[in-house]
Amino acid sequence: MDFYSRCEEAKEIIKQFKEPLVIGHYDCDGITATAVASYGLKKLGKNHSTLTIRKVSDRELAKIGNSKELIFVDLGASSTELIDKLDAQIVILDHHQTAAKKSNVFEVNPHMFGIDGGVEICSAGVTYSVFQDLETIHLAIVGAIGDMQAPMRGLNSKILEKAVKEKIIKCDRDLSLFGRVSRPLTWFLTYSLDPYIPGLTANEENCTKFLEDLGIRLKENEKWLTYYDLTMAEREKLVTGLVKHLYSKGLGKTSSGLFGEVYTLLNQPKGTELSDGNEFSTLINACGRNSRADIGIGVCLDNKDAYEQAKTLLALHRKSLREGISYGLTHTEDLGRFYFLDGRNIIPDGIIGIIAGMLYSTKARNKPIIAIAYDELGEIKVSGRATKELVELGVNLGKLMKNSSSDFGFGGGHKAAAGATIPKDRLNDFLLNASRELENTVSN
Ligand SMILES: [Mn+2]
Repeated sequence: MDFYSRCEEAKEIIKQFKEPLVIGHYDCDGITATAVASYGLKKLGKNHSTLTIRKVSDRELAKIGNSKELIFVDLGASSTELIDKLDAQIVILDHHQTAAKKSNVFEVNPHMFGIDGGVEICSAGVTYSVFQDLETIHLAIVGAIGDMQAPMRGLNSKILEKAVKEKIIKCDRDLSLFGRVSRPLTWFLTYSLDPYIPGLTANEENCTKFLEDLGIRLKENEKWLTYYDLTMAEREKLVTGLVKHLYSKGLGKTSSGLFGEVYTLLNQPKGTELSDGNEFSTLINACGRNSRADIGIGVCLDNKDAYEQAKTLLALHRKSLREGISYGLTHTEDLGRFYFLDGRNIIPDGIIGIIAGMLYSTKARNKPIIAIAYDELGEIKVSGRATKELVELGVNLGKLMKNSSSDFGFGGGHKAAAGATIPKDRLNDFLLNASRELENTVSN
């Protein structure tokens, strides 16, 4: 049995469903996967509904109601016990590490076939592989971008090759700052957060001057030009200028972060956010993080009104990111074995991890960053980020988060990015534990 036969089998089961409910995760991959399933079900002539949740828990599963046919996407693989209790026919399309075998559940998961779902395929890709509708193939790539799987490898690159062959996606290696297609050049640089470009990020005046000094046109007739509008020669000038600028700030290494695989979605309106894989993915993420996954699903399914609403959510999302990063840059403390950012009451828990990661743009890379915020229940959400170099030295934040919180909360994740949730009166205990965990890998 291989991955694709498993996918076919899942489709056969789904074909027998009468009125299924699709339950998806609230992030970009979960939302695109939900949209792929929704499109596929509609094509099969099935009435269906969708539900988006943050995690599999009794509280969230109570929202399922009477549905007896469930399709979980981007969720479920590791939640054996809770899902096993449900009285329904269940299909799980997930790419997270899978737990022990389930009795009443049919799961499609790359890990079952020795394929690393962490890097080679996301849930939107798995869901696409089940339904096989070419009309949603771009969503498989958008989901993978959302799950940080770019550049595409393994099964992702198979999907990408197919989309390229069908002229649905064009793939290039290029400047990969956000807003390549839709953002006027000055804003393209002003709002660059990843990488953070000292002297340019958050400084519109400097950005305008920088572009003028390079001799790059900002406007043509009345239209503000975007990177996409520039001639090849102008694009080269800009790229060289940015690399030189970073070198002059002693950030030569950061300049590789300017480039990446970029995906132009040829089946979307030209020159809009939707025609760029990164921008599409950010738009969908903004919907999920603002608890409006429904809008994100609408965008994926070509709903014009949803697109307008999503743009508003994205503007708000980027505003809180800008505010968060500027707060983080001035309020991060050095606590010895790690940097610490207290974002409680200032930075929303939904973006605290992103902010933590961005702090490396100005902090030395010799210790991990731990940042905290309050979550919706008033508990402390902890997010940790470490560099590749630190991981090579033995830093494992997933383990750190788990061990440091085990007496009073819970935590886990990857070596370089992990999180925990702890009661608000146990912060000091947590930080002392975390420091001890780093004892043998990071010096003060
Ligand atoms: Mn995912």
